Order: sequence, then C-alpha cells, then structure tokens
Amino acid sequence: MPDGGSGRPGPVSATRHDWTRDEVAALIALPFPELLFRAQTVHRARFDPTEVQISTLLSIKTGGCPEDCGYCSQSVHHESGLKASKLMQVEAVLAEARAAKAGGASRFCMGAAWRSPKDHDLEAVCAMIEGVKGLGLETCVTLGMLSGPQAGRLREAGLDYYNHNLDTSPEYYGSVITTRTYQDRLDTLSHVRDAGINVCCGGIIGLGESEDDQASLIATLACLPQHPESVPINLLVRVAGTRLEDAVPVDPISFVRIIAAARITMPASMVRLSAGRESMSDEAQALCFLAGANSIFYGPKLLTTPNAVERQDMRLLDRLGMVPMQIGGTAPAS
Ligand code: SAM
Ligand code: DTB
Ligand code: SF4
Repeated sequence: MPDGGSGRPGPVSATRHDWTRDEVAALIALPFPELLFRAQTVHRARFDPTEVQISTLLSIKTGGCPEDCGYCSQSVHHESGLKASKLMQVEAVLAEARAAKAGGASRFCMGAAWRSPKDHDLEAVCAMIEGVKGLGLETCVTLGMLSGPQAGRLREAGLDYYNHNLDTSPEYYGSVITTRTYQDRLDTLSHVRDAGINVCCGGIIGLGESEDDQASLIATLACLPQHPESVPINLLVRVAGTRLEDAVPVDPISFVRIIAAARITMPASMVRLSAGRESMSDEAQALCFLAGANSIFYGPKLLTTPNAVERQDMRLLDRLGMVPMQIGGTAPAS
C-alpha cells in the first residue's frame, strides 16, 4: 500500500525504516509543544484525529505460564495470587465477544498464558477465531511463540491480527525476561508476517529501563521490515508478587513523549494506548490522543488486571468530541 493510501488530507511524510536510537532519543527530547505539533501533523496526514479504534481483551487461558517475564501476573515464577485456569470453551468465549460488540468494540483480542501453543490447543483457538469473525468482529490473538505452520493455520482460520510484543529494547530484554531471547520474538513476528497476518507489536514503559532503552524499543519497532499495523504502548501495571511490583512510576509527560515518538516514526500504524490507563488521569490520556494514540482497550478487565472504567471512558471520549472507529476504518501500515 503506498503512503497516504487512506486518502485523508494533509502532507504525507515518507515512511522510514532506518531510524537510529539516537534519532528517536532526540525526537523524544524535543520541546513538548514541538513534539506534539510534529506528532499531530503526522497523525492528521493519515487519520481522522477524532476517531479511536476500540478493542476488547479476554484472557482465554489464564496463569500457569512457564516464562519468567518480570512484569507478568501469569508467570509461575511469581506469587501474584492469580488462580490458573484451563483454556475456555468456545461458547463461553463467543458470549464474551457478543458482549464486547454490544459495548462498541470493533476488535476482540484473545490472550493465552502460553510460552507457545500446543497444536491441539491451536485448533480450539481457530474455532474461537471463526466464531468471533462470524459475529462481525475483527480478531486478534496472543498465544506466545509460533512456528511458521502454526501461523499459517491461524491465517487459514481467518485471524486478522497477532499480538507479540518486543516489550523493551534488545539491550534491556535480558534484565526483564530470561526464558527466551529477543531473536525468538523476532522469529515469531516474521512467521506471522509471512503468513499474511497483520502484526500487533509494541512494548511496555516503566520496567526500569533507561530513556535510551525506550528510544531503542521505538527504533527497533520502526526498523522492522514492515511497520506493525498496530503498536500497543503499555504502561507497566505493577502487580503485587511480580519482580517489578516496586518499579518506579513513569512520569505521565514522559509517557506521552513515547506515544508521540511511536506516532512520528510509524506514521501509518494504529498506536494503542494499552495497559495502564486505569492509573492515568483523563488529562494524561487526552494528551496521549493529541500525541497520536488512536486505539484503546475498552472493557472492565485487561487480561488479569482491571481496566479503566468503561462509563468514564465513554464520558472522556464524549468530553473530547471523539468517537469510536468503525471496522475497516484503519489505515494499513507500511
Ligand atoms: N504469553 C503471550 C506473550 O507473552 O506474548 C501472550 C500474553 S502476554 C500477557 C501479552 C503482553 O501483555 C505482554 O507481551 C506484555 O507486553 C503485556 N503485559 C503483560 N503484563 C503486563 C503488565 N503487568 N503491565 C503492562 N503490560 C503487560
Ligand atoms: C498488549 O500489548 N497489552 C495487552 C494485550 N497486548 C494482550 C495485555 C495487557 C496486560 C496487562 C496486565 C494484565 O491484565 O494481566
Ligand atoms: Fe507468559 Fe506472556 Fe506473561 Fe510472559 S507475558 S509470563 S509469556 S503470559
């Protein structure tokens, strides 16, 4: 898809895939008015700034994960008090998807606490994907590492998006997760891409990483051969019992700066203001929208932790004169 394919007004800058960490760091450090102006300019060239894409999350298989991600309530290496459960039945998942659609979601995202799916579990997830698509919703799943054939099977079932986050910089990754490598993540992302599934890939801010790590994460995402269609930027939800429960809270203005950098470097991607909204003020969220975020998770829960309250979300959008994006309203990334 050529740049500017959305047909929306405004100057369209060239999409680059050669960002350096230092260039991104310099962007993040711009005077705030300059940074937001640049992010707004890029955003308006391809998107209607009043529209927000709404996704709803469901944990279809919770807890008991063998990985040791330092932030995660679902790792067996943590004592978060979370009760592990088996893969949900298809009908129960579809009931949740119907409720999400009735609540205004255009995409339904299903997450499983696996290192990688077993083939028989993948078949059950394929049935969920087919059922959710049948309701007229876009589908996204996040199941851990995939082989090429597994990605192909998900595509065959009609999967629209696969979420697989890089989470942090390549340099800091080993301080957060030791049970897999950055290259493992990149390998799965290329299997997903090769299978023709849209990529949802982003990270977490607040893991104790440096500003250089934050710039490096954004530069890594922006240097992927094709930008992810969807870029979730999560603010760490500090879960008691996890290794990062006492991580230093992030300054909301610094968080807005990261959102702006994601918008500027990946101009055609949907940038999702993801986990962590519950702890943000309405004003900080409004700044994130001004910085180019145009997607949120909506609903009572994320995967295992509470989300921002729905009534307040709709009131915020209303106060800002913003509206939920309809299915198909997303511009493809390049
Ligand atoms: N197990 C799969 C995986 O790791 O890819 C899928 C589920 S995992 C929970 C999906 C993503 O949720 C992680 O990559 C991470 O970015 C995000 N996440 C998990 N716990 C989080 C937390 N406490 N705060 C913010 N984001 C979190
Ligand atoms: C993403 O980037 N964030 C979502 C989704 N993709 C799967 C998950 C957020 C999880 C927050 C912590 C929890 O609820 O367990
Ligand atoms: Fe497992 Fe995913 Fe949590 Fe890591 S983030 S512990 S892989 S569920």
